[in-house]
Amino acid sequence: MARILVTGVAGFIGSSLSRELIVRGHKVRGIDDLSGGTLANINDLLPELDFEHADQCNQALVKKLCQGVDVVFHQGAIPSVPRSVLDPLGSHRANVDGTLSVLLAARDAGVRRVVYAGSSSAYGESLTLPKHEAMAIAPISPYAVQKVTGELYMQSFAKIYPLETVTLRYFNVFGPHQAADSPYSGVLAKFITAMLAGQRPTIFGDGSQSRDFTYIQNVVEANILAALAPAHLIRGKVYNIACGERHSLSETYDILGGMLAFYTPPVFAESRTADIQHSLADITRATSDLGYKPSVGFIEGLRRTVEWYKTQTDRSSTTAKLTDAALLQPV
Ligand code: UD2
Repeated sequence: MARILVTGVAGFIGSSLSRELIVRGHKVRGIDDLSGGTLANINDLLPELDFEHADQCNQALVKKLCQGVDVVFHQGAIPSVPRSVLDPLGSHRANVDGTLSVLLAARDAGVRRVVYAGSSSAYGESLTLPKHEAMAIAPISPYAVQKVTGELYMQSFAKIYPLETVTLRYFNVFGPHQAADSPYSGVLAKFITAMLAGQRPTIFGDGSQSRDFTYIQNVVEANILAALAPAHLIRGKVYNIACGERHSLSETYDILGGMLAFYTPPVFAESRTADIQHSLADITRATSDLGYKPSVGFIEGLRRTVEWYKTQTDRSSTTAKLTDAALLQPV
């Protein structure tokens, strides 16, 4: 059993990872400021999860949380390209200052390894497909610059301090627990919840853009593999974590429409600023060094995700009915 700290523990990826770590018998502590994550994501993990409601920029506090910890999974971030375009400084604080704060705290508390949530946005405007880790980075959005800065700090700390760091470049992660209620939510969460509500989803651009959509379980497994891999193989390195196939938004829209019997066309709107046209990963490095293999494919992942959002919709309509019933009680 290892002692673990997960930053961004109440977020989509942090909570999913923590759930699996707890199932595997690890002792998990988590920090989240609940600016993006929600208590609903971690309610089922309490009391096994030792939860601290705090800002990851509070280095002294993070250092306290790091005491006795073997591995930190640093997932805490503001994960949105458009939000970073709108508010670069706010994003920078969470994504860059937050990462440096976590690294310093981990170093000072004698943590062995930090596994960092990087982003496929690092490849930015480069047109070559698939994206390989040896390619030059070409970030476009402030978010991409911030995530790359975090990677560079990981590499620097692995070189100059006795801290093992590793970056996982996630490619468009989706699955249960992904927030769907913000304008910055991931596209699949937005498509599915809109379709379930009988509303037409919006496609920014013409729908030809493609992504290497990656189901959450693959990302959780990759994190655990990265924590277990021998230091000499992974120290200071970067790994693509993806499925290794890409699907256009239009194609994905039609697949989801088929699953949900939703045959109304989308609303088309202007492309987003700093949006990337195509994204596809080469996952050879993660396969050979970490033993990573995506165990849940795109279609199966979509199926599971759709099922989960359906249960959420059922639950909220039941709650709404109960509330209505309560309101209608004679006094
Ligand atoms: C980027 C990263 C991803 C992750 C994420 C932050 C790339 C290729 N990917 O995701 O790895 O770091 O940031 O969580 O850089 N869209 C619509 N309608 C909507 C919402 C989105 O058409 O309602 C489009 C959007 O314009 C984009 C695509 O869907 O072309 C995916 O958007 P996203 O916000 O889900 O993720 P993306 O690619 O910015």
